[in-house]
Amino acid sequence: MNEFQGKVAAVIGLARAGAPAAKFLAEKGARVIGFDGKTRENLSAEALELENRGVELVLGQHGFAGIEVCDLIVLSPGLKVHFEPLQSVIAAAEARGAEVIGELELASRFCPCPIIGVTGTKGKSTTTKLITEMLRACGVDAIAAGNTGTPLIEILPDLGPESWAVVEVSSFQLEKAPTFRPKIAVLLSLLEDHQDYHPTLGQYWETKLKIFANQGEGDWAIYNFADELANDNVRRYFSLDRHGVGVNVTRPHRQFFELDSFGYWSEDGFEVILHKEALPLRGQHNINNIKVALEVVSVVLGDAMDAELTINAIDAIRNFQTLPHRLEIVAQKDGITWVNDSQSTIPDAAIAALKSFPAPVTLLVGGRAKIEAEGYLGLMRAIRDQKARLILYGEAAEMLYGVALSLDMENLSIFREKTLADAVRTAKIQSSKGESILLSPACASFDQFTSYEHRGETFRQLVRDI
Ligand code: UMA
Repeated sequence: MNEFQGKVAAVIGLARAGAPAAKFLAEKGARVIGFDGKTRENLSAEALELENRGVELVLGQHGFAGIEVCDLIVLSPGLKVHFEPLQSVIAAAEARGAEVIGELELASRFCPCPIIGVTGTKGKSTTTKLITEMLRACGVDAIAAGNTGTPLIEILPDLGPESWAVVEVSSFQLEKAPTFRPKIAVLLSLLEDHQDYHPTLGQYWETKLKIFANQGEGDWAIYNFADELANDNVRRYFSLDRHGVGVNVTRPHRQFFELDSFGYWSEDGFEVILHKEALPLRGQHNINNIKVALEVVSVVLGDAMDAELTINAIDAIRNFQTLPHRLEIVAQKDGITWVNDSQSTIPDAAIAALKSFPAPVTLLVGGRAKIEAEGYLGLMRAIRDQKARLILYGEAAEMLYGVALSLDMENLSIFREKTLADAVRTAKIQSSKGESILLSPACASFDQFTSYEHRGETFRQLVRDI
């Protein structure tokens, strides 16, 4: 119970991941020092409450005072470990023998059940939710956690030996997770992203592959065959003998998807349960996510996965509620479909969104670009090919307009606006009955909003008011 008795632990960052990690360590007997760059006035009630549990808070411009006495340092996932000042703090701590790990590593060491880890640049949250709901529909005690919002450390008390923790895993969490070993590890996609956190694109992708690093005999590595980079990288990774001896490396097979439908094979042939047109999730990328999720479910259930359980799992897809801000239809007004895909912060996400709705589409793109201008060429080509109307807004509007011009797109309808509100107004004026208006910004939200959720909620409100 008191594994950390006599130890001094630091937790850096006291928000969604760090606050429960500090609470956990204090409960296990450690002396805990919680660091956060926020001042007391800006800290959440949950973080302040830690003081009642004996956690010493070091806030504001703290300069990491007191960290030199800590045996263990637990990092929140969002901390930039490759940049100063943290890089030197970590190096000094490790040099004097302290252990530096992330919240996911800490939590996984105490997880009483097998973990399904789901990573990939795109599709993580939806696939994590799909796996969890399908497993639950099949009678398995599956609980979702991780990057999706609730950290693993917070759900540990709800898990038992028969449970399965379905953990959405970000590359940030894999940075300091030296023994993290999911029983089933999933890689969905590798795309260009997070260049403000990872030093290079290669380092970002390598970090994602660390989800497989500790897997061994009897574990499963599942990848999305449809994503070329995920496919190539996983195969390359496991072809090197030093990795994953005895790991079952697999991809979705055709056992649950045939003739554009989900179902199963019986003696009479393929029994259709759900046609792709009836799916609550749009787009080919989501069909791929469902295929991967079904593969995971079949691995968990093994021989028990009979026709009845397959029907239960596929029924869970039928009843799936789309996650907010991901191709979420927020209104049908005057014959126009309004779609909130605010979670799209990279061009590939906007391309996938564009492909998920029939033309004519009006696409709202803008915000703060996370990658260089050339990175948007593919999106502009997709817009040109689909003859979509394009409304650019926010900080990146001029840069994106330049990319469009470089592809001779002047003949297409391109508008430039300042704010999202202006963009919504123009979209409404330009669109007609039977069309879709899609907010899939392909950029971060931080030029005008505090988060992509804030941007999506603002969009929802603007559409309501129009
Ligand atoms: N802080 C410092 N010093 C710093 C930076 C931050 O003290 O140099 C403090 C901040 O003041 C704040 C806290 O650290 O109080 C924030 O920590 P955090 O950024 O790790 O955020 P959390 O709220 O703990 O949320 C984290 C994940 N955040 C990130 O990875 C950026 C959440 O993923 C995750 O849901 C949550 O843990 C629970 O597991 C969000 C995310 O944006 C959704 N993830 C990225 C993505 O999906 O693209 C990877």
